[in-house]
Amino acid sequence: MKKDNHIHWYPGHIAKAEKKLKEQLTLVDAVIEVIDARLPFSSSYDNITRLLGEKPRLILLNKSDLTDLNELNKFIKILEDKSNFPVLKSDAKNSKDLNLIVKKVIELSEPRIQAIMAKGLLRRPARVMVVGMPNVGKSSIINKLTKSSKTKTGAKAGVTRQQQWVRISPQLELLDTPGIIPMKQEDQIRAKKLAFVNAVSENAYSNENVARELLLLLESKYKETIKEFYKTEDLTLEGIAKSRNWLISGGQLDIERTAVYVLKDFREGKIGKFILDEVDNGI
Ligand SMILES: Nc1nc2c(ncn2[C@@H]2O[C@H](COP(=O)(O)OP(=O)(O)O)[C@@H](O)[C@H]2O)c(=O)[nH]1
Ligand SMILES: [Mg+2]
Repeated sequence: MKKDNHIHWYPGHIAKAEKKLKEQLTLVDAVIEVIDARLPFSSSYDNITRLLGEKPRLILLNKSDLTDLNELNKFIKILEDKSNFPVLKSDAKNSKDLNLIVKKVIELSEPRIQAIMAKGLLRRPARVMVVGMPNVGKSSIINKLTKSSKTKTGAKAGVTRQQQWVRISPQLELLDTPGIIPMKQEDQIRAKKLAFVNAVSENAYSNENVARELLLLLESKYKETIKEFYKTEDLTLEGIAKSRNWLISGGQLDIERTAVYVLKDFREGKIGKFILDEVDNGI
């Protein structure tokens, strides 16, 4: 575990992930970009157009169940205006938005299908894939989309063997493996926010430092909620350890355990519903 106060990046992994993603992108007509709704700006890639090219994109603000929906609606509007792509909120555990997601990606893929037909080829189903940063809910979204239809259509010519397609509807096929958008945030503030929501490997940071930063941010924005949850006025790891009576042998405060719990409580939405980006601090 890292003890300094930084989130560490591994450039080698990034280059490899970008290369793999670019290969996968050549197979699809459109992408579903999954974003963590608690970080509507910070959990999207800075430079996503460089990565995705002109590929049409449906933006899903997933884990919306962990956010304040009124606040989230403001972000949806901003993201739609800035990207010119449709933006939907999503909760991977709930399938009521399923039909809308399917309808939107089919619509987004239609220009590519039309272009293919203009060359004299037959109409084929739209092919799409799910992309996003680690842990934003890509696999959950794929599961949700494929739950209703388990038909694997098998490997296609020119496609590596492990790429499997699932037929979602007569008009839509989904790549069953997600594209990982590599984490590359030189901006440490943003990197820390991604660590809060578990989008960064735990090897890259110290729980204690990240939990301290999280508490500062939550206190600045949602003070009363945190005070109420931890039953203390002192919203430091020490204050919370005291309030919970988390001690190690010898009677000292168990700061590591407190840090792990604060991160866990936050990530599971136990403390409350939060959004950690600011509408006026756009992308
Ligand atoms: N509360 C909540 N949790 C979710 C949602 N989607 C995914 N998760 C959880 O987030 C974690 C990461 O999800 P996963 O689909 O594996 O993310 P991936 O790494 O992007 O494929 C898992 O524990 C999921 O159960 C959601 O919409 N709401
Ligand atoms: Mg996954």
